Formats: sequence, C-alpha cells, structure tokens
Amino acid sequence: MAERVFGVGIVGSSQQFGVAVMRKSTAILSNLKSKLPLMGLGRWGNSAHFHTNTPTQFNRNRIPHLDHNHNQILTSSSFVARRFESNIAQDHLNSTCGSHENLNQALDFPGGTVMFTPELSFISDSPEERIPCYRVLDDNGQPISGNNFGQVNEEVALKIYQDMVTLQTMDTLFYEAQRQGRISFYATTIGEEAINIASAAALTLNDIVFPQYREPGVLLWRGFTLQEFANQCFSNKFDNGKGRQMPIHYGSNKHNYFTVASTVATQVSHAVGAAYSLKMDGKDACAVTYFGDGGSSEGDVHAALNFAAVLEAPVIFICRNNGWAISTPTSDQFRSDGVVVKGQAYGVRSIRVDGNDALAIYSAVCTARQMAVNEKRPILIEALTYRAGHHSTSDDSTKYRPATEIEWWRLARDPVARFRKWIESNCWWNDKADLELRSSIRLQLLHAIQVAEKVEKPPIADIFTDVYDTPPSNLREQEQWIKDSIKQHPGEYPPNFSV
Ligand SMILES: Cc1ncc(C[n+]2csc(CCOP(=O)(O)OP(=O)(O)O)c2C)c(N)n1
Ligand SMILES: [Mg+2]
Repeated sequence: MAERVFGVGIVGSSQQFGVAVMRKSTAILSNLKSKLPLMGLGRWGNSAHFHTNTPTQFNRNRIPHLDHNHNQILTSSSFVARRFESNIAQDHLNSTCGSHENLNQALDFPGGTVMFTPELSFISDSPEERIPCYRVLDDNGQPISGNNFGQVNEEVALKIYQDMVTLQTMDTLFYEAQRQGRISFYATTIGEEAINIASAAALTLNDIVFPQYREPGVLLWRGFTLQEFANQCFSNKFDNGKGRQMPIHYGSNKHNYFTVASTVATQVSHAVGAAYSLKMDGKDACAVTYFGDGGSSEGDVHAALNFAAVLEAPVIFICRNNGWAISTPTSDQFRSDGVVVKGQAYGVRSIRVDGNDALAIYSAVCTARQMAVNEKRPILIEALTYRAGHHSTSDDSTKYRPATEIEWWRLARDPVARFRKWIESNCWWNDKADLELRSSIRLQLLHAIQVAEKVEKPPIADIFTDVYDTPPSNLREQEQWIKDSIKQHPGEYPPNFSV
C-alpha cells in the first residue's frame, strides 16, 4: 500500500504509472473535496496553504474550478501539475528516485534514506547481546588491558578519593543523627560515591547541575562545606532553603547546583531548558542532570531526551541505574536493555559505564562534556551501580531484597575501596594517610553537626516568603494561625523557634 502511494512520485515514468497516478489523484481529490468545508477550507484561496509554500504565486497563476456550492476545487490534472510546480521538489525526486528500481529499494524520508525490504520482519524486542559496559579498573582496582581512559593526575585522584571518603562519613554520621531523632530524615549515597564524585571531577564549575537527591557528592566536590550540609539537614537559619525542605534537599546558587526537588525526574527537563539557554548565550558550559532508573520511568525523562535531541542542547544526562526505585526492581520498571538504549531511540549519543569505577566515570564524563559543549549535543550516560543502602531512613530494604545481595555489593564492589587500591598501587596513598583522613573528617563533621544543632531555626515568617510578591490573604491567614498555635502550645515546638 505504502509503495503505491509513494509511486505517485514517479511522474511520467511509464504510461501505466501515469494512469495509476491519475486514478489515485482523482480519488484523493474527491476525498479532499468532501473534507474542505470541514477543514475550514471551503475557498480554494485558503486551501493553497495546504499544499504549497508559495500561496500567492499559486493564486495568481491558477484559475480554480467551482463546484455546485461555489467551493473551489482542483481537477486531477491541476493537482498533479501542482505537485511539481516547484523545481526543487522535482529535482529532488529525480535525484533520489531516478528509476523504478531505486524507488523499490530506498525511500528518501525526513531523517535520511530508508531502505525498503521484502522481508516482513519486526525489530527484536531484545538484542542478542546487551550493550557492553565501559570500565577502566577491574574489581581489584587494577587497570584492565586495552583500557582507554583520560589521565588523572595525583592531585585530582587524591581529591576524588578524599571526597568519596567524606561522603561515606557524612552518610554514617547523618544517618546516625536521624536514628537518634536529631534530624527528621536522611538518604545515603552508599555504593554510588564514584558516580557522585568522579562525575563532578570531570565537569567545570560553570556547568549547571540539576540533581535528583542522591548526588550530594557533586556539591561536596564543588566546595559546599560540611557546615553547610549540616545546616541544611538541621533546617537551621543558615540553611540556603530557609528550613523549608526536608534534609538532603540541598541547593546552592554559588555552586551552580539547583535545589533538589523530591518530585522524581522533574529536574531533567529543567536541565534541557538550561542547556538550550547556555547554547543561545554562547556559553562554554553545559547542563548536567542526574536521575535514577526510577526517574527514567517518568515521562519527563523521555520528553527531555527528545527535546534535547531536537534542540541540540548541550546537556549530559547521567542515569544512576542502581537496580531499585525504592522497592521496585528494574525488572518491574522496563524490559529494555536498561536505560542506555533509550538514548539511541531519541537520537542521543549514549554510553553505558561501570558506575562503581571512578576512573571509568571520570573518563566517560570528561569525553561527554567535550562532545556536549563543542558539538552542541546531548549525551546520555547510564552508570550501572547498586543502591547499597536503604532507599531512605523511611525504608527497610531487607524486606524486599536479600541481605546477602546488599552485602555482596557493599564488600565486593565497593567503589571507594576499588579506587583506593588504584591510588595505592601508584604509591599516592597508604594506610597511615587513610587513618588520618578518616579520623579528621569524622571530627570535622561531628563539630559541624554540633554547631548546626545549636543554631536557631529560621523565623516562621520565612515559610511564607519567596513565592508571592504580596502574599495572598489565605497565606496571611495561615501565617497568623501558625503563630497563634505556637503561642498556645509552646511545648510542642522546639525552644529555639522564633515566631
Ligand atoms: C513524581 C514522583 N513519584 C513518586 C515519588 C516517590 N518516590 C520517591 S523516590 C522514588 C524512587 C526513585 O527511584 P530512582 O529514580 O531509581 O532513584 P534512587 O532512589 O534509586 O536513587 C519514588 C518512587 C516521587 N517522589 N515523585
Ligand atoms: Mg534507582
């Protein structure tokens, strides 16, 4: 059927074809004629827009026929003639469909030539082989043979390691603080330290980050201090978000790090918009967005990938495929070969990387950044990893996955230990330095927590600011209501709470 329709394109190739064309055109025309009034195209002058880019020229040259309702219609011959009124189209057809044989082999279609095939064959739902996963270091921290990676000097390598250890320490101490009831909530990044820190190391500070919630390491790399992390988790008056968000919803203008929003994946389309604006402003920077495998199941990610491809926006999509979206395993989320294959479907260059290999992540993100910024194009990175902690302090993951599985990832595939082996084999690190680092970070963080805990909470009025220029009456009422409530029930609120 499709071939016959496209056969209309071969004008004058043979008499038989010519007759078929006329029949087809007449059929199309009578069909069109009946629809013209419905389409608001009762007058031929309007319908010119339907077919040609040069309506005025068409109207000048052609005297339309009128039907019995005085609607203007085309005859089949005028229709066929019109199709080739533009020489460009005719030349194009001549060059691409010079003969019947060619027409049967290929279709010049928006996006490129499509080959015809006599085989009635569907694209397979699953490829025979899964997309391979790029890695540099083996599980023992040694470079695998034939590896191809961006060189990391000692200074950068040590900062990567030290920041990964800091992130681990933050997770341990903030998690304990939550268990002790000192903060309301926490989510660890255990097992995903390499994705956090090594990806951040590969970016410049001008690149704008749109995080999910399991990437505090990017902010740490950029210089957000332990005190600033603690202030946010304790919702005190020095928190950038003025205590209006749950713990771990960090954000910092200074560090080009958009504030975390719990609504999964909303940040992904924001990143595309920001990337497009960077491109329009001619900036030497890209946008980088992080999301989980669960995030990739949201429509936002699909719309964002498509927009990024079409707009040729310099944005890096980093998907942390950690196997779980709270208690939902990836097998209940998608049947594709993970997330990486979705990039190609949208026309986005993509790579799959071992997310527990800091050097692989660093190399992949460095290369992705160069391509995104220099070639103005989006890149998708799927980092394979494992959420080695519970989803958050509201979750007990042993209820839905075996403890042995968690243990295996924690011990055998720990990204921090693996990277440590590599820096040790370069003689850049040793046990003594490690002990000193861990105890120093622990002390600094304990101090930051103690300070943050003592700082008073932001004033209640801050809940109601920064959205409206002039707060509407319902918000003013709510503000009064909460102030009255605090006065009536002071015991229910923290003592250092300013009304
Ligand atoms: C739009 C939306 N739907 C559902 C939730 C509840 N929710 C919070 S986190 C999460 C799982 C996200 O999983 P993933 O993206 O894989 O990130 P991970 O926690 O594994 O790092 C869900 C479903 C939400 N916050 N927002
Ligand atoms: Mg996940």
